[in-house]
Amino acid sequence: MSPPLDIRGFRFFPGFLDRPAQEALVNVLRDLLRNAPLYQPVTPRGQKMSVRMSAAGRFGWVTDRRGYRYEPRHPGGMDWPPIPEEVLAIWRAVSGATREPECCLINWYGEGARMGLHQDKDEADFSCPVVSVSLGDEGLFRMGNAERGGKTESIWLKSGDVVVMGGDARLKHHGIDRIRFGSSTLLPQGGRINLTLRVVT
Ligand code: MD3
Ligand code: FE
Repeated sequence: MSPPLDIRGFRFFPGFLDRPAQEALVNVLRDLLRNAPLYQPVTPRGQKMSVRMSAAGRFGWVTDRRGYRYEPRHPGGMDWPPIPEEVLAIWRAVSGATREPECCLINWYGEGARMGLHQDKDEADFSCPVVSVSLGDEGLFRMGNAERGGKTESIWLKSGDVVVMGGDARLKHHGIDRIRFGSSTLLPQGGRINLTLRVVT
C-alpha cells in the first residue's frame, strides 16, 4: 500500500480499490440496497436533498423535519443491514482506529446531485476518523477549514479512491460541488456512490 497524499490533513489513497474490487463492492451494495433502499432525505428546513441515501451498520445517519441524527432503523422501519466485510476491510487497512465503524452511510449522486459545504458533527467522538470510498462517476470534492469561510481547495475523486479524515481534518468543512455524470463505466446507469464509515457513539 503506497503512503497517502496529505492535502490539508485529508489523507488520499488514489486508486486504493482496483477495478475487480470495485465491481465486487458494487455487487455487494446492490444486494444490500435491495434490503435498505435508497431514499431522498429532507433537511430540517424541508428541502429535499439531491443525494439519495441509505446506510448499513448499527446506526444510519438520517435527516427529516425533526433534524439531523443517527437512527438504529431505516425510515421504512427495518434494521439497517450489517456493514459488509469488504467495507470493514478497507476501514481496518486505512483508518488507524482501534474501534470499528458503527455506520456506513451510502450516498448516491445522480446527474446534477451535489452536497453543499458542511461539517460532520453528529458523532460523539471526533478523535475517530471518517473514511470515504468513492465508486462510479468522478466527483469534485471541496475541502475547507474548521471555521466558516476562508480558502478552499478541490480535488476530483475517482472510482476506487479512499480518503481518511482524521485529526485536524475531522471537523473541516467539505462538500461535493458536482459530479461528471457518465465519466465512469462502473455503474451501467451512471452516477456516483460514496460510502462513509463512521464511529457514532
Ligand atoms: C471530512 N460525503 O456523507 S466524502 C458526508 O462524497 C459527505 O458523499 C461526501 O460529506 C460524499 O458527510 C464527501 C468525504 C468526507 C466524508 C466525511 C467527512 C469528508 C469528511 C467527515 C469529516 C471531514
Ligand atoms: Fe460530510
